[in-house]
Amino acid sequence: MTTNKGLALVERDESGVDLAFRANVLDGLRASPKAIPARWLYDDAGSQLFEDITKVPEYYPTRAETEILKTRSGEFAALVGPGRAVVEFGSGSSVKTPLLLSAIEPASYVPLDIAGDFLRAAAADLAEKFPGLPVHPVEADFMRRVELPGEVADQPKLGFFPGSTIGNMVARTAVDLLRSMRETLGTGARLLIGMDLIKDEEVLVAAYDDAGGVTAEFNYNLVRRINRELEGDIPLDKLRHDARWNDDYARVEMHLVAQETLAFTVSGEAFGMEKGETIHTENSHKFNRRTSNMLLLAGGWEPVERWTDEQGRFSMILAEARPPRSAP
Ligand code: AVI
Repeated sequence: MTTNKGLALVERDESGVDLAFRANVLDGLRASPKAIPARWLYDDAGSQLFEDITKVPEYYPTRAETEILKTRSGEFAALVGPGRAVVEFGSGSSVKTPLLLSAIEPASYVPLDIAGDFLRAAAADLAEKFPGLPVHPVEADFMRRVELPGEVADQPKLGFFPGSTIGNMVARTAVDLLRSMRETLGTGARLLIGMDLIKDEEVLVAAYDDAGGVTAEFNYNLVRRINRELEGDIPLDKLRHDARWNDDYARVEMHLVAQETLAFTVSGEAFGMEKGETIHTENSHKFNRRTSNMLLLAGGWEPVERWTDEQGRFSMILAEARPPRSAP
């Protein structure tokens, strides 16, 4: 059975179980070490919890990036020029997108998202804020090349990918995405991308383990979702949220750590965890000037300019899809 929830096509069995969710969770629990893809953190409750995270005192990235967009927009505007189709990878945020659009005199705005209802709501909201601006939402999986609407074919493009969402991907996936963005936007396009920076471990870990416990709830929500949607009996009270810095990979990892030996079932399959064993639920990679340049270049984007917030916590990078060249 294929349903159209939020217009993202979801394949379900007769009892309504999301088949991709079940396959990813069962594969992830069978694996060693156990790991479940972070995309499943974002059901309705998880998306709301992420919104709440952006407001906790320890989680600086959203405030730092907004500060850059507020204070440096004149500089982006001068480099990018007016008359571009702004193509946003994701439905757009009610704060960041208007800051960019008001700065650069765009010709049009094209939000791309796989979740159709979020996309249409965000597009309608934007159209109301910018009455003269043509808005062309496209429902698509932007991990692959996307056919842009004919109306923007002749306009120069500016891709927008804020939030350091690229940091939630392992390097190989991030490079695949950057290459798809290049194919979607074409040679000559620009990309404005947010990338969070490496900093003191205590600051990073606190951002993913806030004292108020909002990030812990975000992580626990995945277990609640598994128990509800996949007839699981994972004892949530025996798992503890853990955020840890992995220095080799320059990333904060979220885990759920077993507090004692556990036995549980999910979708009728039995699983066990030793005391101290974890389920790895998210990576959030952090960058410096060199690693962000390297990642962008590997994906076909030449860095042009970069900005950080006053405290140097977060970066926004403007890059360009230059024609390919093989010579040094
Ligand atoms: C969406 N993404 C960029 C967030 C991050 O910072 O990696 C998700 C998040 N996970 C825990 N806190 C925030």
